[in-house]
Amino acid sequence: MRKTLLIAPLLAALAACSQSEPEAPAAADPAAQPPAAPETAPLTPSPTDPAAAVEAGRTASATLAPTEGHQTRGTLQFEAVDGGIRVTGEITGLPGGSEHGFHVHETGDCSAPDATSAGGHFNPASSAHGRVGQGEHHAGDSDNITATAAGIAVVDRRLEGATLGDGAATDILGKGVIVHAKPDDYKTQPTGDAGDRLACGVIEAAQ
Ligand SMILES: [Cu+2]
Repeated sequence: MRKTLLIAPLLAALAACSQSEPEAPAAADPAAQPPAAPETAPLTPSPTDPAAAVEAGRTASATLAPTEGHQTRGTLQFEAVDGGIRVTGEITGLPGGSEHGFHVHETGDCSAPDATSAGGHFNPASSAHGRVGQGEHHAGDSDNITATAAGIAVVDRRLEGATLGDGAATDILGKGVIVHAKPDDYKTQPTGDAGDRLACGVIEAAQ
């Protein structure tokens, strides 16, 4: 009998507690959540993973293979530099002393015998075709490359408006690179009248 008498007030007290407790957390929740958000907000930008991923993707390469009926081939390196991308490398199998249009194209697909599968110039900003450093141009536009008498072009060119490995619309990873038969005139829309495609490659993250 004593036990039940003691338990009864306990239960009443528990009931009183359980009634008031739900209100307390409920009232505390809205108050607790705002502080929680500022705590997680700095965490989102600060994880170094995205930055590290960008850093890791800051260099890339492409192997250029000849299209049908041509012998042009080479290797290229891409490096993110201040305000753009530096493209270096060497291309062989060109006519001696010739000048050639050289662009990043929108699709990393060199499967067509004439490499038309690589699509048009990489142009995420829907710009007019032009010349790097001289007003409006495609992100994939580059200055022409020039071959020596032996048909070798040592490439050191610059892209502007393109990025490397950041996953943005301007990212050239996975895009194509084309060496054309003729020089780019930097004027004719949208191709620069650079003619056929001698070689094609795909831009891939450096391992
Ligand atoms: Cu092109």
